[in-house]
Amino acid sequence: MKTALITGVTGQDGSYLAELLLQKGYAVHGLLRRASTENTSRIDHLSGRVTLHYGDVTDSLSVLNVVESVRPDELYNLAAQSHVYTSFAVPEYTAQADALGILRVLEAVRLPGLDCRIYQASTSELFGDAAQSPQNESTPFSPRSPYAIAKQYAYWTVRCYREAYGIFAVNGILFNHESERRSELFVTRKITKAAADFAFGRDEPLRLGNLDALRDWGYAPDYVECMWRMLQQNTPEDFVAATGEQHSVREFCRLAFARAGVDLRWQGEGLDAVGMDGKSGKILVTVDPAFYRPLEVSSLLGDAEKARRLLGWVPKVGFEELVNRMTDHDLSHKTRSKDAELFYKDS
Ligand code: NAP
Ligand code: F7E
Repeated sequence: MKTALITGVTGQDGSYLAELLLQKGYAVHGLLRRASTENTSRIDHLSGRVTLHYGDVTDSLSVLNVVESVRPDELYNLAAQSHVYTSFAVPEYTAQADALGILRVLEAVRLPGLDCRIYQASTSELFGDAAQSPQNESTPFSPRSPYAIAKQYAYWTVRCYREAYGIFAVNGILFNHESERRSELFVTRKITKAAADFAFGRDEPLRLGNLDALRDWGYAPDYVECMWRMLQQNTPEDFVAATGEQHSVREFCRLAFARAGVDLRWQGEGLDAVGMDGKSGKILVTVDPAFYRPLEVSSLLGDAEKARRLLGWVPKVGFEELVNRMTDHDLSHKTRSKDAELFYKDS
């Protein structure tokens, strides 16, 4: 039986990865950070099957202790302050967790001389203001946020340790992937929650930022399969994971609202854009500059040909099915949610 350690096990990807590894017969361990609120809701259904260890990737001693006691065959470093906008508010903490976190993990494996394969959660945000489209493993980086800059340090640290010490460590350069477990602070879940809320009598419009942002959105369970495949190779290499399709925030909204029974019609541009109910003319979506970022990444599109060729990885869930799954999930939970990001911006 192989043993895996997942940092970020309580997050969207960590929860799906834990399920996948359990299915494959792994002994699964996770790093749990202490919070004053309950933070295990995504893995509560795995209780008793995943062994949790308190620790924090900003705390070297805890990382060393947990790695030393678990002695994993595979270590998936998913822990991060993963919200791009928030990284402008907490840039130093973001660097501690997202840049130096993997350094601590690599040293925790290197110092005791463990034989452990390491996956690092790299990101399409590295491409930022990319000069070419679509982006693949050879596209130059042009990061545009403290988050992306921290992840760039992490990316190069993985490559450095791989070449300097022969550690099997890889970067998965993953494009946006979403799910029913996505936090409501990300635009997709914010939209599907709101679309469902309108079906349950929500009155106030949904406030969004840049409606014209273009992303390559996939389904998270497909992407954790890709992570695992990267660690089963004979040689450590970095891979892009993406769908190869690009859609706008507007389009995401239109499909989610349609799934919830609303024919959303767009009018106007920029700050004046509104999304209206095609039947009643009621305004359901507005643009609020509070959700504009100090620097925006306006367009990302991935080319995952290398992953298809060498890993045999092809994402199964397409864009429309992704939107439908997320919206159906929120429609099936017949409670009105608080608008999480609204609270976060207004408070
Ligand atoms: P997520 O839902 O935000 O989960 C992040 C996880 O990291 C949570 O378990 C969180 O714990 C944990 N964490 C945060 N700070 C920590 C710290 N200092 N020490 C220990 N754990 C900490 O993110 P995700 O969407 O699953 O993404 C997983 C990873 O992939 C992240 O590194 C993200 O940056 C990267 N990534 C994500 C995407 C995407 O589209 N989802 C794309 C590319 C790369 P709490 O539950 O306690 O908050
Ligand atoms: O924004 C625009 C926003 O916050 C997507 C993380 O998993 O993927 C994620 O980062 C786009 C941006 O995700 C709102 O300006 C418009 O252009 O859902 P998001 P993200 O920033 O792409 C990458 C690959 C990661 O690595 C990250 O960890 O949507 N947008 N209006 C909005 N975004 C938010 N959050 N809220 C809005 O109201």
